[in-house]
Amino acid sequence: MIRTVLCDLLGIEHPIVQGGMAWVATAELVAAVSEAGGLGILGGGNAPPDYVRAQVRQTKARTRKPFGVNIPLFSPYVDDVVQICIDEKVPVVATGAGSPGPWMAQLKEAGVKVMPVVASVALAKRLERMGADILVAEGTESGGHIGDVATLPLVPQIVDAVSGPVVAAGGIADGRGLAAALALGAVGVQMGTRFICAEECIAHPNYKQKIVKASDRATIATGHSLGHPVRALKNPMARKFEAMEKQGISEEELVEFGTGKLRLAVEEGDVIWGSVMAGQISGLIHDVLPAAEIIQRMVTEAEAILSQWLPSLVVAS
Ligand code: TUI
Repeated sequence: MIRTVLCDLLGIEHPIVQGGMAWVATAELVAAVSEAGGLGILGGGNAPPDYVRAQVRQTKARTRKPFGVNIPLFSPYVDDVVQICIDEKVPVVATGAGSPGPWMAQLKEAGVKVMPVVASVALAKRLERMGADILVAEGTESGGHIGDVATLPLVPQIVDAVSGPVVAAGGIADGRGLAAALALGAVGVQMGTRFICAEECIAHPNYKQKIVKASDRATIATGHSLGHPVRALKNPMARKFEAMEKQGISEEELVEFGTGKLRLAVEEGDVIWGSVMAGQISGLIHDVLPAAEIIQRMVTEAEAILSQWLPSLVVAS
């Protein structure tokens, strides 16, 4: 067992959080991760409130363990989804792609734990002051919407800048990543890409296989010109988006071209013209496993590193 303050704070057994990926992290995956002793998080994405409510209820029907809902703050439905989380007594709300400041008081008052994803020290400090319970420090290695600092420098800088617990995200998929995150001062890890390749994840088999076959340099970040870079596996869709950006195509046209492409890849398995969002750690993922096995293997590997391999490096001088 590896127990940290994150386990006590969230009421979970292992300090492992599953990233709340839009359209990918549905009740099936979330319940499997939570049942296995991690924290599953539903991906709210920009889905309508009825979809999120239904997903929350399906999750509750599958597990009595704690879980969360992720709300990307560009969603047009943030107000409604926040209210649903409060009404449904969702234990944890994770946010991304912005500052949850305007909703913080409301969530805290209702007893919901707030766990924002941040990509900079400045936002981490600001959100801790506003009352965030846990900060997820997400490096640029991650899939989907990203900041520009890598996990290895970002995590210890955020750990030093705040007094509360920090979870490391981006570029983590096995026990080595968990041990490294703990060494950086994090109290746990959040993983997205590794859990896409969980058996319980509803992502289309084509999506999972594209991750399984990926190499270290298989991803590309596009959308810098929009101010919202997104990392995905290289394919004709990502290449076309990159070319359109270089040509100086208008923001409106780029957004229109990009809209719905994640869902196309996840639900229909179109890994040519869909957006296959995934992190740089894709190259380390070689199989599709049950969520419980992903967690168990990871913990066993991290335990060995922390209790045997690292201590054996320390010699008397
Ligand atoms: O949110 C994410 N990753 C995501 S959301 C998403 S859904 C999507 N669908 C279609 C197209 C594009 C996206 C896919 N991936 N990660 C959390 C995260 N948040 N990463 C970086 C940030 C972030 C960036 C800037 C958080 C705050 C921020 O602050 C700016 C500010 O307001 O200060």
